[in-house]
Amino acid sequence: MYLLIKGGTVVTATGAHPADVLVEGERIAGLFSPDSTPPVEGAQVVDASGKYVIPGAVDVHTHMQLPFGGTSASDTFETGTRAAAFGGTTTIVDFAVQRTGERIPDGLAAWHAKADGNCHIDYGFHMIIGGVDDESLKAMDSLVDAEGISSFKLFMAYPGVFYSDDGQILRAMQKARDNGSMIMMHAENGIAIDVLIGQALARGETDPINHGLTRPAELEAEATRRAISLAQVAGDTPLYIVHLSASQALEAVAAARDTGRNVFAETCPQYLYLTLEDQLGAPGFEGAKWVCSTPLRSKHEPHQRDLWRGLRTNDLAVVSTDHCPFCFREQKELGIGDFSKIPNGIGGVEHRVDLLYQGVVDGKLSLARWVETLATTPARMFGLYPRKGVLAPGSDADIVVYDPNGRTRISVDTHHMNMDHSAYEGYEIAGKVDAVISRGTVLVANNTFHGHKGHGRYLPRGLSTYLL
Ligand code: DUC
Ligand code: ZN
Ligand code: ZN
Repeated sequence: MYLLIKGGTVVTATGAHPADVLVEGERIAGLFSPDSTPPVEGAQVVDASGKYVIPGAVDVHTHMQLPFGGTSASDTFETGTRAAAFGGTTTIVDFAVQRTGERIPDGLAAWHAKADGNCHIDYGFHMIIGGVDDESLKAMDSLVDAEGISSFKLFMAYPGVFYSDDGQILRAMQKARDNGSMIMMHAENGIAIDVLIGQALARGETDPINHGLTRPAELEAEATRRAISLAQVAGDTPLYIVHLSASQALEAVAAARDTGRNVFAETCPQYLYLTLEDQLGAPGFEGAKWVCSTPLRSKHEPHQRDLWRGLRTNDLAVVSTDHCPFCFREQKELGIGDFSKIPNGIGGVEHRVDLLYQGVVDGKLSLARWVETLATTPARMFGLYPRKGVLAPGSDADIVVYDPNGRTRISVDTHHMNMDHSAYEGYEIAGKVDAVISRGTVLVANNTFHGHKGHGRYLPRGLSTYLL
């Protein structure tokens, strides 16, 4: 069974050139300059004239069905992976969770049970470690060796929920150094933040904007610096800072990278476009829609300018979504009268490719970096390359046809995520996902979904191939 994507411009992490892409079964068979494409009898043809052909995007930070903040993230693996596919994402790496007091194998089994048979696109797992102790440290080895999980998220925030103290972090980093895995860090000083939250509530400051005001940039930067130091003490353990939002934290990552350290970071579209004042500070309780951690930053400081620069210089290597959707009604509303009870999270798995393409249109990012930060680097960073993240013979045929002349209007009325609002309501993007192919199967064409749940397979991952 052949599929030929014809007449398009292939964009890779190194540039753009006209090429036809031939798919045989689930894999890419070859790329051909347009005048040398061999005739293939009976091939299904996808017309990509005037369009970009890019590797399916890889979102390495999602939280489907995460129990959090007294409720659960509203996208299931089924709804969330369908929405992802609509937006050009063909692989996710979700966070399986060991809750404090739970055993890692039990947490992992629970995550497999949620995802198995329900996904529309391929998926892997990182593991959140909610309790670093002798048993969980041992389990890290077996996850790397036997389960295809080569990255572990720790939290310097959320005391009493996922929080690890510095000693626990150091021990987990030492283990990761020994077994070759990556430590992913939620870098915010949660102990200090909890003091600020208590003081704000005592003053009667309960509106959503206080979520951001009690999580100052300096407490993200301090935790980022501390994580970098601990990783150094552990023996240059590979460290990946998740959802980086503040200039000061980026400065710390850049300084570490300048000395040759294996320190990496991602940011997310919400930090590139949305702000503390305009969204979190919306009138009444409206701002709850944008409560996430790390928080949106002030538009009066140069965070967004610096994040775009970081994407260009590779101090920010990846754009992921931290997709963690909660409905406004009944979920975000848990925090009426107390901002600290608003479930933390923004849904965006459907919009990352479009939102970042807007950066290309605006001259903030090159086409090649668009593909690199959305697909190629995430696949390399988390042990999925070259199966994912690249259009090359032998790679999985995960392919997106992107129409630079199309337009996308983001709205709750048209999105496919299981949310009753959109964080980007009314945004108009120059560019549009035209067709989405996963392992040779057309999932999306002409705005119509042709996939089925269960198509998506679990991806055991190898070690990172991105280390210095
Ligand atoms: N941040 C969020 O906004 N939601 C889920 C967990 C996290 O770290
Ligand atoms: Zn986090
Ligand atoms: Zn997250």
